[in-house]
Amino acid sequence: MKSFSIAKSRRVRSSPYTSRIEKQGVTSYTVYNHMLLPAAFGSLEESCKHLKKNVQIWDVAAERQVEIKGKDAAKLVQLMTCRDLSKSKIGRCYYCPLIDDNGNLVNDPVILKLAEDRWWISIADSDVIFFAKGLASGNKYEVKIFEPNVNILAIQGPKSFDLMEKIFGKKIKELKFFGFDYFDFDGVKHLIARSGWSKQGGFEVYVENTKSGLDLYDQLFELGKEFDVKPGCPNLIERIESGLLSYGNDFDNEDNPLECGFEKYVNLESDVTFLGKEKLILIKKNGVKRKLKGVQIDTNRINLTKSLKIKDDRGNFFGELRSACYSPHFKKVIGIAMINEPYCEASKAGILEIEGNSFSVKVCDLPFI
Ligand code: THG
Repeated sequence: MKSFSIAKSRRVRSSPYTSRIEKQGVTSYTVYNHMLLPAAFGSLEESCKHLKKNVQIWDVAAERQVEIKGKDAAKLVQLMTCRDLSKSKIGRCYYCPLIDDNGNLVNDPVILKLAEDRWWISIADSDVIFFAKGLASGNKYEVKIFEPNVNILAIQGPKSFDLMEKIFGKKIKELKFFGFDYFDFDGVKHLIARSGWSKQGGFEVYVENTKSGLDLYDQLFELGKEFDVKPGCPNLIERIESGLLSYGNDFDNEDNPLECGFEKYVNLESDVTFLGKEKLILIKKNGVKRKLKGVQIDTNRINLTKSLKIKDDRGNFFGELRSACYSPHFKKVIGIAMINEPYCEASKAGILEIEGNSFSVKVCDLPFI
């Protein structure tokens, strides 16, 4: 396959770590929140295997923060998400679908409660800042909304715990999943959460002090040698196997959270006010007509650049394949697809046509592993 390079510019933003990852062998980028997000360091399969066994350092600065600060901050954050945040605690992260007034998804960020009147929305790839500013302005809320200079470094993989302990001490291992706290590195405090876009365990350092963050980056590689540390990035294979969803790939503003498996974070019985609540109550009452599911496909090669139609054996519309990769674990292609009723049940079979060849598709539950 012919390959092309991304033309960098002010608009396609670099991160403070870009020069480092380029020395370390990044081989492809994607663009996420108008910023470079590394997509591969050589073979995806090799990286996936390494991530499951060791520890990787990821430049995920493209997971930008939208800071909401001021008297009405909590009200605005709650207005944007269908997850009930009324009992949320300072020092915790919350995975929250953001919903528009049609009941459709706008983003699926991790939301950090820094203080009652100060929140970070750690966004996936859509312009949440303009949505937030529009709502604040229309509702005359007293808030400041801006993108702070925060560049996340993720430390992921089973050996991330020992590596982080070497740098930050025993206390870091006491962090609960989706909890955060402040930890000292060379006299600088860093906000660190136990989170990250893999199911292999790990941490995210929300770097505000860039200089200290770069020193930390170098230190992670220096002290990580004994754990076979490698540079990495969100891994397509690992994230599909784990059922971690990607806004813009697996779902977007044409889909609602009840179709996407977000039921756990859709609190329609609570008395909090949020956009699209009435719509979602109606959608729930009528029942959803399609669902995001896993699929196994009888082939061992795929490179999706757009969604592909899946049909049943009589040619009727079955669903739409939205992400896919070859999984060394299943020894076939697996993917995430929006499947229509009545085909949503596990083990229903469909047909996918790629360049004139037909492959059989089997529906399964998410996550795969
Ligand atoms: N970390 C941070 N910001 C982010 C991401 C991240 N912003 C963009 C993107 N990733 C948002 N999407 C997700 C999707 C899944 C998870 C986190 C962010 C996730 N889910 C857990 C799971 O599915 O097991 C648990 C969620 C829960 O139950 O609370 O971690 O990765 N900073």
